[in-house]
Amino acid sequence: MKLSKLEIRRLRVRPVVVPMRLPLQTSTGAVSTAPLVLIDLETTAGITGRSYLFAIGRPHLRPIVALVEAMAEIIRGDAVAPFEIERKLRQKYTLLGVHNIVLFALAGIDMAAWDAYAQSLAQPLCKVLGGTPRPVRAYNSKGLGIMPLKSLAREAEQLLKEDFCALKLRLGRPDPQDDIAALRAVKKAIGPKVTLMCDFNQALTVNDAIGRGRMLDDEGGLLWIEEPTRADDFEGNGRIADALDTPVQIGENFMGAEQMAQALAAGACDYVMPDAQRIGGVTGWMRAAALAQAAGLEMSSHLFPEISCHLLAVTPTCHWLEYVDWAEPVLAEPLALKHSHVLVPAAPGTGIRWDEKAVKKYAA
Ligand code: SMN
Ligand code: MG
Repeated sequence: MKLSKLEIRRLRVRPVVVPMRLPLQTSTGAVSTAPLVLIDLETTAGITGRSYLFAIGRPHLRPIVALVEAMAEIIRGDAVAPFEIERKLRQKYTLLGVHNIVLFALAGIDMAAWDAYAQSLAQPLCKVLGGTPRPVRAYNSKGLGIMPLKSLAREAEQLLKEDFCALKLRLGRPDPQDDIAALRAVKKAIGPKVTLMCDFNQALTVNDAIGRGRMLDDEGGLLWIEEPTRADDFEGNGRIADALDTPVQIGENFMGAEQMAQALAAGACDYVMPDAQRIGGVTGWMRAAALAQAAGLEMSSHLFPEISCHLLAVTPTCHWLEYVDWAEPVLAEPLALKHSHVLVPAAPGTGIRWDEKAVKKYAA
């Protein structure tokens, strides 16, 4: 096949709301369904690249769909060359600002374009990026929200039974002692061998985060403290990281590799965990991975396990993949898991294909 013939014919953009098996209560809001935007990038060669975006809340589906559709008009007929698509769209959107949902739409198109491109080479995405499919270490990030202690301990045991050796606990209850009680209950339920992370979802002030972080330091046994304070307060996060023994993890809200560079320059954190739809898709991820490598910081992923496994497989400072099954109801095939690892699919592209019956059922 001639690569020059791989051109964008049309983008099909479909909103769905899929049920979540384990609703998640974070300190800043509940996630009980997964509103997703499914993108099909159809090419002249007959290959279709696929990706999805996570809208967080159902009301945000429409504006994201509208943005992807507006961008589709701009790139119709263009070559499936992700860097060129990125350059064109970034230029067109400079005045509006390449941030938040504009960036999501751009990232969604980027991921679908990389999927189509890898399929055109008949290789899995990670191979096209220079790597090889291999198991990527993962933690089970479903559940363990802000919930009563009894159900928390039960849920932790149940999540481990899904063949995982690492979990993430959400913290940020109004009373710090209640968080400590939750941590103790989970640690008691899972034992000392299981890796445990915690996530405050930006709930605390810098001073509170230092106070609470010291309490967590004293408890011991946490791999990282995630988003203790406002995600874009890089200086504040840096003060927290300096004050604590437990590493501070941020990155799910980095808006592009440019913002990650600013965070690293400010010494904001010990670990980074970009999110594929906020960092700018595959293209943005690869730039972010180079930044993490240069800074010597371990890099994990946020959500989007189906594409993140390919990306982490080629990330020099690869740390942990965040596993959730939120898109699974509309996927033709679930991700393969084994002993707390995600197995990177060997199929061409990302391996993302829709269960069309389910897509119809959950159409929003
Ligand atoms: C999170 C982010 C977005 C939706 C749900 C949960 C959380 C995580 O911060 O890191 O998983
Ligand atoms: Mg988080």
